[in-house]
Amino acid sequence: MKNLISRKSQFFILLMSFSFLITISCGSDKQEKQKDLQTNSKSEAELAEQENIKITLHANDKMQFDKSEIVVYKNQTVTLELIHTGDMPKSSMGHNFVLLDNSVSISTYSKKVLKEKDNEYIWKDSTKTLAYTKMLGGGESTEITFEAPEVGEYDFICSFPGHYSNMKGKFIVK
Ligand SMILES: [Cu+2]
Repeated sequence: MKNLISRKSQFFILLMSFSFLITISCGSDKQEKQKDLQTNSKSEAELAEQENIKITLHANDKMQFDKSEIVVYKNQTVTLELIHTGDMPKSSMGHNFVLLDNSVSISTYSKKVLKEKDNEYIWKDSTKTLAYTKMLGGGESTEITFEAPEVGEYDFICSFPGHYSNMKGKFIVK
């Protein structure tokens, strides 16, 4: 009888610790994923080790991006969120994010897309445009995911007519 009880309690203890372990591991997995997407307060080495990186870029009614430099690391999957914090409509203050290939200059690209209103001012050629978002009006936001291009320095712009002179920056892949 004694033996039976102790076996029962042994089993119970084993069961409890097992379910405890499961809870712990699931929890930390979730935290790990969330941590992966947070770029704030992380060292460069930590950021570089991540498979995914999240970038949030804001644009406003004054024709400004809040970042002039974006840094990602090779082989990363980039999630870029663009938020138009203004309230002007897309027709007069549209903003997008366009990542240019190094084979094309900002001025060449911008001139070319002036005629591409139907394509939201995107040059639909994957050798010129590496990634892009849709055009946003005030209060809107969007998110795109793409693989980081080769190590190097690239230009990003808003391709809405006339915006590139103000709305541009460097997209650096380390
Ligand atoms: Cu713009």
